[in-house]
Amino acid sequence: MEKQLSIKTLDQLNSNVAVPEYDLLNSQCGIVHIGPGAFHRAHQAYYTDLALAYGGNWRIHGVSMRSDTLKKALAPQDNLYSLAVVDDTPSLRVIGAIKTLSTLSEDRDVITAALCSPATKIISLTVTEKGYCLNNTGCLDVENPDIQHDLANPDLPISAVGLIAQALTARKYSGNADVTIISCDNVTDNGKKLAKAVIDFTYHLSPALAQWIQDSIAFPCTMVDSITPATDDEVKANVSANLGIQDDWPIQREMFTQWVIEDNFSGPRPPWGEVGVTFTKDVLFFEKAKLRILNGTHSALAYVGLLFGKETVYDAISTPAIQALISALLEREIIPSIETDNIETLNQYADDIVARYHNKHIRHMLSQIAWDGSQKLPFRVLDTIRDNLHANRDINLLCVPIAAWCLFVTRKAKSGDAITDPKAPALIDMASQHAFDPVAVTNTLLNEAAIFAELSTNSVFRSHVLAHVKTLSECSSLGVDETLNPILGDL
Ligand code: CS2
Repeated sequence: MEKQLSIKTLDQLNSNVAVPEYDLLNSQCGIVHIGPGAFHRAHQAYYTDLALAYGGNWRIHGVSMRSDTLKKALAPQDNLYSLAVVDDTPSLRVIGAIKTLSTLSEDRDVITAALCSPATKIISLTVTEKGYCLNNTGCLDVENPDIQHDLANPDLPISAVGLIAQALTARKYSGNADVTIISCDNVTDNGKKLAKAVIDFTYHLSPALAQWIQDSIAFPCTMVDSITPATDDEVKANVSANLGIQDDWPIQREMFTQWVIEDNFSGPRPPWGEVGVTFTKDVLFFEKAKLRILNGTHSALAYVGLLFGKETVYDAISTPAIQALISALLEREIIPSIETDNIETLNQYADDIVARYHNKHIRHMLSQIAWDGSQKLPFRVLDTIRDNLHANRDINLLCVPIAAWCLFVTRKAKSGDAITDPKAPALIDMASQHAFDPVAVTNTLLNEAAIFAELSTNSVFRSHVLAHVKTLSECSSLGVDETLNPILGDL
C-alpha cells in the first residue's frame, strides 16, 4: 500500500472512517501524558480527541520514559493513528489528539519545557503499578534504583515520580500552579498513591516544597476501563485495508470504555464531561469494583487458563469449568467484598464484565495479562483476601489465582522462559533454589513481604494457597474439569 496515514492523506480514507473534528494544524497542547502506551492511546487519547471537537488547546504531548519506538513509528504519520473498535459492531476512527511525542533520553529539554509550560494544565500518566515506586506499605520506595538516582540528581530525573516533582518545583517558582496531576493506572487510590510518592520524594529535597504540593496541587483518583489487547500484524493488516491507506501502528480495543475521574482539579480541564467521562466525588467504589471484579478475574483467567494451555481470555472463559470458577469466585468471594446499597446493579456490572470476556472478535492474550503479577496481584486479589479475612468471609477461591501464579512462576523458571515482572530475577532465584518444586517454591514465595505483607504469616491464607498448588500441580495434567471441579465443590 503506497499511501501512509498523515494529515495530508486524511481526505483519502474510506468514507466509513471517522476523523478528527478540530484544527489539527493549529490546535496546541494542554496535556502532557507520561507513558503513551496502547491503553492511553485507546482510552484517554480517544476521549480527548472527542473533547477537542468542543474547542480548546487540549492536544497531548506524549512522553516515553525509555523507548523511542512510538515516536519513530508515528512521526511519518503526524502522530495520527487509527483506533479500531473490535466488537459485534466494529468501527474505525483516526485519533489526532497526540500532537507531539518525545523520549526522555533524547528530548529532556523539550519535555521539561512542556511540563513547566503555563499552557500545560494536565499532567497525566499511565506507567503501570511499578512506575509509582511504592513499597508494600504504600510509601515511596527509597531503595528503588530510579528513586535513588533521582534524589541524587533531581534536575535529571529518570522516574515519572522524579519528573513530576521536578516540574511542580519549577511551576511553584514560576507561579504556574494551575495544573492537575492525573493517574490513569489500575491502582486502588491511584491519585492518592501518586501524590504520596511525589510528596515523599519532594520532602527529601525540600519539606517546604512538599508541603506546598500537598496544599496546592490536585491528584484526583480515577477508574479507567477498556480492554485493549496489544496490536499484532493481523490488526495492522486489517486496519490498513479498512482505512484504505497504511497505518504503521493502529490500536484495537473493545467497544466498552469507561473513565471515572474524582472531581478534584487544581486547574482547568478539557470538556471530557461532554464526551462521556464521569466526574464524581466518590471514585473509590468504581475503582474497587473494577479492579476486583474485572482485573481480579482477569488475573485468575490468565494464570489458571495458561495452566491448561489456553491462549486468550475468550479461550479460557469459553471453558466451562473455568467459567464456573470465575462465576463462583465472583458470587462467593469478590462481590461480597464490595460494599454497596444496590447489589442488583453490582451483580449486573459483574455479568456485563464476564460477557465482555466472551468477545470473540478480540484476541486478548493471557500471556499479556500475566505480566507483572507481583505488582498486580496485591491490588487485584490480595486486598480482597484481606477484606474477606477481616470480615470472616471465605477466601478459598481467591487463593486459586494466587496458587496458579506461584505455579506459573515455578514452571516459567523451570522451562527457562522469560518472566515479565520487575521481580523476575528474585522469583527465578527462589524457584531454582527449591529445584522448581511447586510446594517448596510457593512456601518461599509466600514469605515475600513486598508482595504479601502480613498475609505471609496468615495460616488460613497459606494453607489454602498451598492446598491449591498441590491440586493444580498434581492434577492439571488430568484436565481442567478433573482439576477444578473438586476445588469448586458443590457447585
Ligand atoms: C488487564 C488490563 O493486562 C491486564 O492486566 O487485566 O489491562 C485490563 O484489560 C484493563 O484494566 C481493562 O480495563
